[in-house]
Amino acid sequence: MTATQPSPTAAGSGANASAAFRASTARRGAASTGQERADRLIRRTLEAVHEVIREEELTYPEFQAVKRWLMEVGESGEWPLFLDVFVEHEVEAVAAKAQHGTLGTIEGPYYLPDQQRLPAVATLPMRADEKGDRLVFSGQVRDLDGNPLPGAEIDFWQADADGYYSGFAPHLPEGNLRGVIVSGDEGRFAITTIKPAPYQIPTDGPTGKMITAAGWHPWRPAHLHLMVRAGGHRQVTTQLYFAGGEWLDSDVASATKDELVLTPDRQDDGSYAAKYDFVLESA
Ligand code: MBD
Ligand code: FE
Repeated sequence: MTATQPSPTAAGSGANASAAFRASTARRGAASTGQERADRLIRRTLEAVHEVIREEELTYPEFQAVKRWLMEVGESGEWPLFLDVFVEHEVEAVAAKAQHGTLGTIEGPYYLPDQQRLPAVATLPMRADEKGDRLVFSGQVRDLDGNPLPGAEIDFWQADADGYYSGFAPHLPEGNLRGVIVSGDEGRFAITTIKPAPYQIPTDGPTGKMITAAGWHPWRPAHLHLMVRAGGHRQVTTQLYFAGGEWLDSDVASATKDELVLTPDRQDDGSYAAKYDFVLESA
């Protein structure tokens, strides 16, 4: 990254992620939990915290540092970022136990609804001088019996070659590298985009400071995000990664799965081609 590259500060991307999350729960509806389950979940969570305090003999200064940090996470709007990086993978793993077809993984904080609808063979909206190697990502959407699903929606979003997401970085045009591709005959699609770069958690906010304090790294491997949906079928939210890419084995968000790794082929013109078929189960 060059010094002139505008950076999506934690404050900017965190606050936007909070607004996007509020809008998405308003749209999707947040489930409520009965008192018995609330009692159990809250009590067990507090007990787990108490156990760490007891066993690690947490000091008052450490407690005050934690309090300050928690306040900062809220004030900077980083709760969606923090929770999606460090907690969502476990929720997804529980959900995955009851799911068939293409494996899901975490959604993360940067999905935006209502993006441009595109035909089955399409180029994602991008800048005229969009950096990065061209990637043609193609495949087919089918049901569990192998029947093709034409008219399926592949709701697609990714970071640019510098690792920034449109809508969460002020220097990027709205809708950049986002789109809803509708599968054609035989459920096929081919999306022209660019190969994304690894993503670094903003290091200037409380999530980044925590990572630094613990001596961890803030990286996710390069990835594409997708939600695939078709009438009468369960929607799958997933990500695809790139074989041989950095951080594949140490994703800070613990969201990689072997089955979700693409092996792109380099074409004669220097571009890459990668294929992936999606399999949806009945709703
Ligand atoms: C990302 O790009 C992402 O996918 C997740 C899960 C968390 C932070 C940034
Ligand atoms: Fe991401």
